[in-house]
Amino acid sequence: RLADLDAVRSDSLLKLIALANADSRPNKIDVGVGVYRDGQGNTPVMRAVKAAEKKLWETQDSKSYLGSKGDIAYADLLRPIVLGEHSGDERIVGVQTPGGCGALRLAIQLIARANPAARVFVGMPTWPNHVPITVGCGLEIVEYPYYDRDARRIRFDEMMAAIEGASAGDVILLHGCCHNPTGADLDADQWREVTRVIVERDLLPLVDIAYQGLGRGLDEDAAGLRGILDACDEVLVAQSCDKNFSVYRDRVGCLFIKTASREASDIAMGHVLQIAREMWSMPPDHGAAVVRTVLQDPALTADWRAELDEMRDRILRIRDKLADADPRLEYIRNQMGMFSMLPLTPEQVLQLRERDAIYMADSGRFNILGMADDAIDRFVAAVAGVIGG
Ligand code: PLP
Ligand code: TYF
Repeated sequence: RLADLDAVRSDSLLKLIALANADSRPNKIDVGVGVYRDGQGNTPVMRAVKAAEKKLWETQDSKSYLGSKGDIAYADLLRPIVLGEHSGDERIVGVQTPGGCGALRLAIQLIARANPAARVFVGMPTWPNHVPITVGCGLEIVEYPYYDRDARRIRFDEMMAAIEGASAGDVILLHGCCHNPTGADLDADQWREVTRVIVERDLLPLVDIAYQGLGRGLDEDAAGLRGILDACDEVLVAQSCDKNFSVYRDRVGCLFIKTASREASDIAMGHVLQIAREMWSMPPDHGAAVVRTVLQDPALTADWRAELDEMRDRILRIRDKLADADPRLEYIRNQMGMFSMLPLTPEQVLQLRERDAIYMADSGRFNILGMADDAIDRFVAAVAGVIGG
């Protein structure tokens, strides 16, 4: 009976959105969920996105089905942005997906079809949805240490030792940039080392790139991924436009598949489309059509890039501000993207929530952009208050 089902544990981050929304204290600071916010605390629609939506409204004359691949021009236009110099490689095929989540689901389900014995190596901590998606596809997870929150550094030697223990065909899930939840990205040498092990041990890299452009820049943020594409015959890329186009709820992503031949990539794509048909049949159109409309128009593309640069500058400015405010926050300065972690116990996180109306994840992860400009000082003071010393 349906009534016999046990309750599930909800996604802690999505639960936090509801908790923060329900708090009516006027000085509330919501540094929970990972969305961009401007200096006034709003998550605006980007200028180029608004203009593209207007254009679409004026010119779109049908909402008839597009087919299981969704918007083909959209996936093609993303190639130079994501794949860079590999854009013309015909062994790489891409398809529109409902967000980065949809791309991850398809990628891991594809792996489960090709090699049900594959284990997926995931660095800890990671984005809370990686593990359930992998387990949901029936694959075994191998967790390895990635980041030491209290020492504020990547546990690179332990990571290397763990992935050296992977067998041919095992999968290594990597964050392309702006690591969620830690903000701690591999440097160029570390990417090279990881790529070397992937090649030596014949592993399958799955690169999740959901924040491209919000770290150092569009090309800089994809450098690790492109090094992997240089070195490996088989690569999966789960991409999201939801952050870098600020279209979160419209669910805009893309899956790229590389194999050693175009023929094999087309066959893999056939499986992906069949898996998608079993779930959503065809991806939702609006967000991808908007991104396509931006990328087909040079003026809109230039404006999108300019606004993305402004967003990135704001992230860097707040990181500097936090680091300047307290020497214990110095490590935040040189991390990447929207997130960093504070070395807080769950009790301290709860104390901040109840006493100070500051909402962050139980892990101590906080969204750098969560607070309006005029709330930064209060945030630092409250955090300093609970850390003590
Ligand atoms: N991967 C990571 C690391 C993320 O933080 C997110 C966040 O939402 C996603 C994937 C999925 O993005 P989307 O909202 O496009 O599904
Ligand atoms: O990590 C975050 O806050 C964002 C948003 O199931 C998010 O990536 C969180 C949970 C989730 C989907 C998106």
